[in-house]
Amino acid sequence: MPAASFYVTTPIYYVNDFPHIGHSYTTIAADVLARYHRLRGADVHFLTGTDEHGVKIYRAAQASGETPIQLADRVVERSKLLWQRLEITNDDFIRTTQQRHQRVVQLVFQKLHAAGALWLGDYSGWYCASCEKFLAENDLTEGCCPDCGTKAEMAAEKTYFFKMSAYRERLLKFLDENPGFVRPQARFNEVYSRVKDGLNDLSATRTSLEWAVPLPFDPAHRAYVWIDALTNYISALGYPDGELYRKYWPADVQLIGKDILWFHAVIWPCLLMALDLPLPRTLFAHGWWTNRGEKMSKSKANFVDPVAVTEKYGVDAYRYFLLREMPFGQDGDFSETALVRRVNNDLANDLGNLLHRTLTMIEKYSGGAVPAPAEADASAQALRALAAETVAEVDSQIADVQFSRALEAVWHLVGVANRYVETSKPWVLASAETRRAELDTVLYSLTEVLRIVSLLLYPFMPTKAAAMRSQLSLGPPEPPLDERAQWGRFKPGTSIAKGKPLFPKIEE
Ligand code: ME8
Repeated sequence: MPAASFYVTTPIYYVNDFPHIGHSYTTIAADVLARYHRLRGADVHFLTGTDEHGVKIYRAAQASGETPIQLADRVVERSKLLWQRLEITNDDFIRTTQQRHQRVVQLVFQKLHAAGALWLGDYSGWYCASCEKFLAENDLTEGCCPDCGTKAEMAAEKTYFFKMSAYRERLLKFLDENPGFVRPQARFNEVYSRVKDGLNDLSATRTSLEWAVPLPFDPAHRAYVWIDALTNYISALGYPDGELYRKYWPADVQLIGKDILWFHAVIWPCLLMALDLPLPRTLFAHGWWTNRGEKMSKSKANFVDPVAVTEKYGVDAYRYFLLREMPFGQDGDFSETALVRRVNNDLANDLGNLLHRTLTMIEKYSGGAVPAPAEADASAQALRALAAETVAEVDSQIADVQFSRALEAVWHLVGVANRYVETSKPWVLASAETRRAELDTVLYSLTEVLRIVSLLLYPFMPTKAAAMRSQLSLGPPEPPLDERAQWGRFKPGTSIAKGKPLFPKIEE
């Protein structure tokens, strides 16, 4: 049977500036999903990239005295280095200025035109150049965009409207039939009630801007940047007839921040319906990282820089913190104090301690080789049962895109294993020759917990999990997870390779 496919995407980020913590959050989350599904044995395709057209980029380039493509090239180079640094395993990186993409944008417009989904008219109204979105008069807050606070501009030009209103009923029906399409639930409800209130046609082209994809049938018009951008999810697969497209579309999970929910949960499905294409299976809109309660923004210069944080605390601690600290879907405040607390409590105390004391006891009581277990008593059996439950729980939480809950389940197992050390008292067992079998069972059980934990943590903390495994003399994790995570696969007699503590404490 061919492996199940799994297609996961991030938004494509604007190249007006370097990526910050928010971009890294979505990208790391997508990476965890990609790694996890690969470990399960799925055939994964993981896409990220950059959004390079539009007035926002055009002006940012003007401001820095570059051409738009010079700016884009520079930001793309830095972005790719950041993704490498953060151990992101994307299979492709799409740029909207690439030929392979622009061709598809033109084809999409051609198809919309042929399907009668466009009509030529006049747009007159407000526009936010920072969000690249049209605003109604009553959306404005003192003349500014309600989302980002940028001063709205008046736009009046000829445009091709996309007949989005025509898809309202179909979209509502789709939402009724697919209540898991937009997650979390609160975001679904928000989309549903806004669509219920009515859908307007969308100005889909602009004549006032050079830095955009020209329409094939009317070159005076250029693609509205959001339609250009949304198309990336299929252009990167070689739509309409590419092999990747046939294999991976529709996407399994599209991750976005809640700021771009409308574009993805309404405009994107309507476009796909107009093109007669299947809709993605899940759209997950996560929350915002704030800085002392304020949304991070360029104008406030309160961005957390992922490079600086990872230089100080390490990549895996950063990845772990982002996904553990705030439930996916909610907002939360980023603070170094909270990160240090997580490293010290969860990584150094709980996990680090379990690993280090287990390896130390194997050295001390078993000559550095993991002993074969004897018959399991009630507590060893309970630990084994909990390990199996944890594997199942992580699987179901990841299927639900709930990273913090998956990690909580792993830490519950780690906590129980630490208590098992205390209640089984290996140091007492070691002092009585008659209790050797009990001691062996304890040491073997702890090794198994650590091995299984290293598998489950690998998608979150690839380097630390691999290092844990190498201290247990195990190679990098390999699929299929459900087999590898079964209890009892550790080969007795294996010598461990204890090294330095993997999770040193940080001075607060
Ligand atoms: O919107 N907290 O690009 P963008 C959490 N090009 N996530 C955050 C965040 C924060 N404070 N700030 C940003 C665009 N993000 C378009 C997308 S897709 C077809 C086109 C993340 O560079 C979050 O994922 O403004 C958000 O959706 C994305 O960055 C916006 O990135």
